[in-house]
Amino acid sequence: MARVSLLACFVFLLIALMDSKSVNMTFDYAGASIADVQSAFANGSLTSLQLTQYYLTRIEYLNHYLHAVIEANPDALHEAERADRNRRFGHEHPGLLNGIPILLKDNIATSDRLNTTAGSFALLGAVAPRDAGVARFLRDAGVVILGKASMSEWAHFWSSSAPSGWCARGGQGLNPYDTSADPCGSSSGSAIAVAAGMAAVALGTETDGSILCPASANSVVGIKPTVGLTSRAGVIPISPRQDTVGPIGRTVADAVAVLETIVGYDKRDAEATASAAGFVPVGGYRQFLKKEGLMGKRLGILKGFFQFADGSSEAKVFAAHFRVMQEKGAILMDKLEIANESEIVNPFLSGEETALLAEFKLSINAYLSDLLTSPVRSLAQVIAFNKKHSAEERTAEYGQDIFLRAENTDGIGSAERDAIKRMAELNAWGLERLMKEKRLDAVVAPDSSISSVLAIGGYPGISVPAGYAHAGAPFGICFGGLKGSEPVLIEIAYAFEQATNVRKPPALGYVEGRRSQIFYNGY
Ligand SMILES: *[C@@H]1O[C@H](CO)[C@@H](O)[C@H](O)[C@H]1NC(C)=O
Ligand SMILES: *[C@@H]1O[C@H](CO)[C@@H](O)[C@H](O)[C@H]1NC(C)=O
Ligand SMILES: *[C@@H]1O[C@H](CO)[C@@H](O)[C@H](O)[C@H]1NC(C)=O
Ligand SMILES: CC(=O)N[C@H]1CO[C@H](CO)[C@@H](O)[C@@H]1O
Repeated sequence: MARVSLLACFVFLLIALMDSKSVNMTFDYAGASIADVQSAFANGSLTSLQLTQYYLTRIEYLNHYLHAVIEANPDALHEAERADRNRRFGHEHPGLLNGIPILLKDNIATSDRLNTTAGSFALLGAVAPRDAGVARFLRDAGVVILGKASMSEWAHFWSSSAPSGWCARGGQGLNPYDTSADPCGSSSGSAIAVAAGMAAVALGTETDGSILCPASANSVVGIKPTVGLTSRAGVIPISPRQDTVGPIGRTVADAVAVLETIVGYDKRDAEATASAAGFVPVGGYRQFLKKEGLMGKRLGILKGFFQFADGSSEAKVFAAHFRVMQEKGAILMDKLEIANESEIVNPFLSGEETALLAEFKLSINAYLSDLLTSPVRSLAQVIAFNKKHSAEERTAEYGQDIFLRAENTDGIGSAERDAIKRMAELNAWGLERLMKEKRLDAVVAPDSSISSVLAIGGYPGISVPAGYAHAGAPFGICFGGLKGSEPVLIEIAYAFEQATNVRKPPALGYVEGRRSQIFYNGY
């Protein structure tokens, strides 16, 4: 991989943007929050059309290199014009997202000209019967759907040897901070694109780590909501017990603006969204963006996950963050351990693997049979497709062991019921008991290390940029809690972000005359 240190990011931008007359050259696109963009819309210094053109241009120039986007929406500029028209005529949608360009992970269906394929050629040309529940909520709020973000193919639930961030349709997504570092997945494209300024915000999905890990690895904010808080209808599934849809943004405030828009009851995911609907606070989530949000919070530091060598940059960075949290009034409960921690984080021991395999087969078959048209209608047909197209899908190289094991299952039988029961016990004895006994507001761990703790319980977590390792690869900090604890997690995450202000955009250079090649310029 060529690693050439070149011009600074803004130079690239100026050159890139000269092509486009409809872009306001002086607006601070890279630094503006969604709230800044809305005030620029309101005072007439920026239009949604300009903003959308800016992101489409940025995708055009950067995507050859970063592979974060599979398809740009051919109707994005029309959607932007519509948002601008609605604003001019006072028909504006309430809320912060009117006219904001957003990328959706390629497993979130839209009923438009975009394909929804989980990165696989097997689903190219399939037609979804309708927008996914979350996509409909976003459209109702007046967003511009910018396109589909790349991802680890099939959310990394097909081959255990396929690399994270790779899919047949999108290629290998790259970490914009350090191309040799793992971008992590499976919401790789969503995180890379937001990190590199190719979209204002993006949606990702998580079954176990797929929002928290790429957010951490690409120095952006990811919110993994309580299972059921956001509808999974129209989302290419793994497990109704664990799947959740959540936002990725440059800041906590931007991610929260999206969260607020996508939560709530959806009749097509009725059971889960009805049972979580009571968690949605009156007045939404933005009220919890409090600078003093760490004051009085009891934070459990999970020592088993902070295994860094003394003197490493991670050890120093986290020690400094703990001091800042205390200065801001948090009460740190150090050296805590979740009961049966090593069992919980091992999907082969906890029962997670057993349950997911069977749940996946049931739910992917249901998803595929609900499509209006599709080249594949069942997991068995996807497996056959992969065999037939082993070059494009790289099945000769990576195999498809997870698919084969899933296909071998036969519904929820006694092994699966036992596994699900075991996970319920692990949740009750584990995070539930620890949080109650120590009266915690949140647990704290580095990067996405506690994703399985949160996954098997359906619990929420927020990843916030925490630092950069020696070679420049970012790492995050994760705040997790019990179901419905998003308000308190947002208070903590926002106050932490405001106090530490860790995120810096990746340094991307531009080679004049060779527009398709954007070189990484170390951080
Ligand atoms: C409009 O709002 C933007 C964003 O807040 C600000 O940067 C700009 O200065 C404002 N322009 C005018 C003319 O008020
Ligand atoms: C572009 O944006 C800047 C900063 O927000 C604003 O002052 C200026 O008026 C805008 N220019 C146009 C042509 O809208
Ligand atoms: C969706 O896939 C079809 C191929 O089936 C392709 O022709 C079309 O351009 C794709 N849509 C977009 C927006 O790229
Ligand atoms: C530390 C702890 O609580 N360990 C528990 C792990 O799970 C077993 C049952 O499999 C319990 O007996 C232990 O107490």
